[in-house]
Amino acid sequence: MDRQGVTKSIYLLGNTGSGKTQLIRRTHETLRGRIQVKAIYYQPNAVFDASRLNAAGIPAVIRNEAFPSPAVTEDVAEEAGDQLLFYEFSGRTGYSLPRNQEDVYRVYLFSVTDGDEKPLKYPRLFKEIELVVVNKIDLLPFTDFSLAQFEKGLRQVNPLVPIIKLSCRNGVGLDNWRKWLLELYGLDVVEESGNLPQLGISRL
Ligand SMILES: Nc1nc2c(ncn2[C@@H]2O[C@H](COP(=O)(O)OP(=O)(O)O)[C@@H](O)[C@H]2O)c(=O)[nH]1
Ligand SMILES: [Mg+2]
Repeated sequence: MDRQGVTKSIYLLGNTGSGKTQLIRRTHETLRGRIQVKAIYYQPNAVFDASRLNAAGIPAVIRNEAFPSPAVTEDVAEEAGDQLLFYEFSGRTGYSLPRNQEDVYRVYLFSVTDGDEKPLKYPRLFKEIELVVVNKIDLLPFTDFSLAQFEKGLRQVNPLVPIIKLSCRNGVGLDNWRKWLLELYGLDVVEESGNLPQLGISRL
């Protein structure tokens, strides 16, 4: 079945070191070419992240202008297949992120090493987002992070936002993230027969 390529963007928010770049790598692996993953950065020091991603076969570019810029629309170049653009934002971002844009999803990536009280401490961060991902669950046995406490706090500031718990290290929970992404494109988790993955990496 022929289908027009669809482009979606994810603003990946979260503390430095919470695992955003690692999640982009894992996303590329887990989608196995069904959707082309690309990354766009707006900080000069993102050269480290961009080269890690390039080494993993993921096109990544650094933009010199301030975000948001007109380049955002340029990124949505005509492509035959589906594509997913990641914009990584670190820290308690001072960026004013555009809101409620079609095909743009704000995902807050949280690490269990960040502390389970953070939704109550920084409620604004957890309010205007479409998904919370709790990463590094492989480290739970080594921390005093309580998933129950975290969820309780999160529900006070954002009663409805979905939560996906995963580990970019050991891969637990990545299937739920993959499912969430595929659903954005109206794709089934099980690939239809006869669709060879597009493994070619296209120009960003
Ligand atoms: N144990 C563990 N380490 C992780 C996980 N995800 C990422 N990391 C590590 O955390 C560090 C920071 O990850 P990075 O992707 O650079 O974070 P970013 O600053 O948010 O982009 C790296 O050393 C990653 O290998 C995870 O699920 N478990
Ligand atoms: Mg990074």
